[in-house]
Amino acid sequence: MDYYAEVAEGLPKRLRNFIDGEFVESVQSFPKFSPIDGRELSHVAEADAAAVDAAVRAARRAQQGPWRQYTTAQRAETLHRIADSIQDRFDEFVAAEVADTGRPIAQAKALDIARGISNFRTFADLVSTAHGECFESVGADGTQLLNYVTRKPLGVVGVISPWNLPLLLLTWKVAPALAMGNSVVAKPSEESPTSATLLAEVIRDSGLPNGVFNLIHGHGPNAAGEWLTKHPEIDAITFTGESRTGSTIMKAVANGVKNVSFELGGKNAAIVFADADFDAAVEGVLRSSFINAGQVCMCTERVYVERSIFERFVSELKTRAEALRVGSPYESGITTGPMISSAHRDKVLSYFKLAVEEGANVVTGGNVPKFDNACDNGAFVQPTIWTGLPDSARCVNEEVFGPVCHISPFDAEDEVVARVNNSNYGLAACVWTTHLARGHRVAQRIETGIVWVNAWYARDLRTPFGGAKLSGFGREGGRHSMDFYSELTNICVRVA
Ligand code: NAD
Ligand code: 6OD
Repeated sequence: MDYYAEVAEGLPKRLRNFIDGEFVESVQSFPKFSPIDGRELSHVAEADAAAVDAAVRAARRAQQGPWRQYTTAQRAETLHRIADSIQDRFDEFVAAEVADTGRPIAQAKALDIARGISNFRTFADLVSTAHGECFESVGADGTQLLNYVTRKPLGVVGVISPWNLPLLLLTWKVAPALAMGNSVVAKPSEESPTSATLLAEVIRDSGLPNGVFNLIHGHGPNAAGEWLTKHPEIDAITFTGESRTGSTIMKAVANGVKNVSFELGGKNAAIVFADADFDAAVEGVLRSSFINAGQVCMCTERVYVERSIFERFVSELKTRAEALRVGSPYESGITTGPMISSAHRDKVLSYFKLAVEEGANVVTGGNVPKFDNACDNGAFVQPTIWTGLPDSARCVNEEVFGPVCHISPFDAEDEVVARVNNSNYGLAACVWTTHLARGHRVAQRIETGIVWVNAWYARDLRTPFGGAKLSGFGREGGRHSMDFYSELTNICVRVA
């Protein structure tokens, strides 16, 4: 048996809520199924309204307890301790992420869990080295004034996260929220509950005061997620997930005028100019379209290739996509795992069908792979490439969130920029070119929160991350996270 499959056997099979420093039972629970082979992995607490209320109230009480007295240095030390403990239990976290989602083991190690650790370290370092703002001025009557700005925690922050990069995206929000002195009620996706439960264990063991971090499991609509957003004692909601869910949450928090930060969906484009380093561009698009089986919000689903290299690019990407190995992450050499669930696989397959109805040429894929083993009960689809669709096609405009891209030729820079920007989404884009000025020029004209030139998903955690249009609201990362997770007060003192 694979080592990580064996580690997964030892993970908790009954996943409970973590409220006020203790794991607590729930009345209802739901099964979590493996996307690799469909078997039941665990039973997960379904937090009811009373559990959500208990978690929020514990978080509120914690704001008045010893956590309030922590200096920034003490908070930073606590965050580093949490990072150390994730590192100590690295293999369990990897096993949890692989079992819940089916992602390749190498990816879980290099991206997911490594980033979970660096999220805590980054915000620990940022908060302990942050400096404030101070302004001296003279009033109209000649008085001398000193203005200085203080940061206070917001209070209780609700963190709602998705299944596609479970620990990475949960800790991306929990770490800065704690760094700024807030208490947290976190609700991970019902599809990826295990690494969040391990995180609660680590936090319990880190010495964080009871109630500062609480975890509630459960579903979204008319369940734990919705009740959290509607709870009157929540001060802010930070959410990553679908644009439609973001819109629902925005309405839910409107009555209380709560602050929100949203990282939402995308229909991201890559532009490949004829002057690009051809091999790097093909490899970059392969990775950006098919990593995590296309289930990363920044994945490329629209590829625009300059006409003179279009046929060659399509043919080379096809060859490399067909060389991807789809299957169980516990087999060696696997590059591509399943969709998160059979429901999501069915959604992706419905787009495969729609693309054909809309007139796509299916260059490769478009089906369910056949394994003749337990993976036939899993949620796999083939890496898929389409060409030939008009820009108006639904498959070129709607987020599929699977291992699929559409490739289209273009003739001119202005034309391709207009086509890329003609989207309701605005999360991320890539430009592949060796022409320095063109790289800058095109990147600056694209209407997305992030543009990579000759790269994809290269992250510096101090930079602003977020999207425009339907892709989000606000920015997180570095000082942008510090701004979101704190309340600024300007204190103006007459000094003479
Ligand atoms: P989702 O919106 O279905 O669910 C996300 C979370 O919200 C889950 O925890 C879910 O239980 C909860 N939820 C659902 N309905 C809710 C409601 N009415 N009230 C409160 N909570 C609710 O998204 P998903 O399917 O888990 O994730 C995939 C989507 O997330 C894709 O659209 C993807 O692009 C997007 N995403 C965006 C980013 C980004 O940084 N922009 C990152 C990751 C994923
Ligand atoms: O890397 C990050 O900080 C981040 N927020 C990634 C989002 C990925 C979406 O799937």
